[in-house]
Amino acid sequence: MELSTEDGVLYTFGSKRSLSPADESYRHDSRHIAEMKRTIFATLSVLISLALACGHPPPGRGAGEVETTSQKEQPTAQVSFRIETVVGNLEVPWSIVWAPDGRMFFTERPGRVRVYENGKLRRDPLFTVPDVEPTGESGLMGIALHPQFAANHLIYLSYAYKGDGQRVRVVRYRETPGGLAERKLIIDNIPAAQFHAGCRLRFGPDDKLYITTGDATQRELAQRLDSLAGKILRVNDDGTAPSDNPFVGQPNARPEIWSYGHRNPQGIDWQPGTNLLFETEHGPSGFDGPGGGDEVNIVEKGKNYGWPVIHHTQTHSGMESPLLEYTPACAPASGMFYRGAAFPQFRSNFFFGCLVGTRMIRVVLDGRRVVTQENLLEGKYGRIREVAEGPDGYLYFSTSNQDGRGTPAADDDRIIRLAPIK
Ligand SMILES: [Ca+2]
Repeated sequence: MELSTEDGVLYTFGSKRSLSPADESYRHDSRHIAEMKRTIFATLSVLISLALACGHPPPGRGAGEVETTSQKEQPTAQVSFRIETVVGNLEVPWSIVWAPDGRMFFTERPGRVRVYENGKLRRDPLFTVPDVEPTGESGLMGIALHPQFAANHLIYLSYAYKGDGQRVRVVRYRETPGGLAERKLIIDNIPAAQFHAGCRLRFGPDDKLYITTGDATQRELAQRLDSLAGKILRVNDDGTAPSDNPFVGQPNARPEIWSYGHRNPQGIDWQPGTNLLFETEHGPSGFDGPGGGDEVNIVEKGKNYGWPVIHHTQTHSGMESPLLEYTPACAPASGMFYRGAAFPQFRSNFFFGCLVGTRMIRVVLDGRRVVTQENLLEGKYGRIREVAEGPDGYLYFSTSNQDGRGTPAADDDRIIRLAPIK
C-alpha cells in the first residue's frame, strides 16, 4: 500500500513477509554448527560494515562541531556557533517548551512528557498519556504552557486517540507536586489519520491558544467550515471559542476556526513587532497532488489558504498563495521566530526544521517581505523536527531519526542546541 507521509514523499508499506515455522529438520551435527558460526560471523561483518557505511548522521555529531551560516557574500553577517547535544536516546521529541523556572518540557511521540532540569533529564516521565494512539505520524504531539504558568501551572497537550476512527484532542492539566492532575478537555474529535494529523499548540500574543490541524488525508475537509480538519483553530484557555473568531454565529461553521484550507500545518509563531502569524505547512505527496509545494504562509483571520483547490504557487481569487514554497519537498515540521540575545544576527528571523529536507531553514524577513533565506546544518543530523529558543537564547532543535524513516545516530533521537561562540 502506498501512502503519503509528512515527508511530502511517497512511502511504501509492504505487507509483512510471513514467517516460516521453525525448521524441524534442523540437526545439531558439528558440520552444521561450524557452518552456522561462519554464517553468523559473515552476517556480523556485513552488519558492522553496513553500520559504518550508513552511519549518517555519524555518531558523535553534536559534540562540539563549529558551524557557520552561509552568507559568504556578507562576511560581517556570518554567524558561527557550536553544536552541543543536550540530551540523547529519546524517541521522536516532538515539541519543546520552557517553564519560567528554567525547566525544559518536551513531548515524545509515543506519549511521554519529559522534563529536563539542572542539566539533566529527569529519569521518569512527568506524565504518560494513557489513551494515546501512537501509530503513523501521530501520537503525543504538541505541548504548550499557559501564559500565566508560573501562577496557574496549566499545561496543554495535543495527541491522537482512538475515537470514531483516529481523532486528535487537546487536553489541559495542572502540574501539582504529585504530577499532572485536574484533566480538562479543551477540544476533541478533531479528524485525524495515520497521516496529516497536525498538531502544533502555541499561545498567541493575544493569550489565545492556537491549534493546527491536518486534513486527515480527507482533503475536501480542509475547505469545509463544519469540520475541524485542515484548519488553524483559536480558542480561549478553557477551550471555548472567543467571540471575535471569524465564523462565530455563522450557520454550519465551527466557531473555533481561525483560518482554513490547510493541508498539514505543524509550525506557527508570531513575528516580533508586527504580531503577524507565520505558519509552515506540508504540501501534497503524490497521492493527493504533485509532490513538493511545502509552504510558509502568513495566516490571517478567516482567510482561506487554498488546499486542496490550489497548491504550490497556484493562485485563485479568494484564496491565499504561500509566501514561500518549496519543491522538492523539505517537510517543514515546526516554526519559530528568534527573539533572544545570544545571536543578535538571528533576531526576528524565522526558523523551521525539515524532516525529509534534513536541515534547518532560516528566513530573514522585513515584515512581510522575504529578504533572504538559507539552509543550516544540511544533511548533518538527519531529520529535524522541532526548533525552539531556550531561555539562554540558544537555538534548540530535535532530531526525528527514530520515527521509522531516518537513519539514527548512536544516541538519536536527540535535542541539540546551537551555542554562540564567544
Ligand atoms: Ca496553501
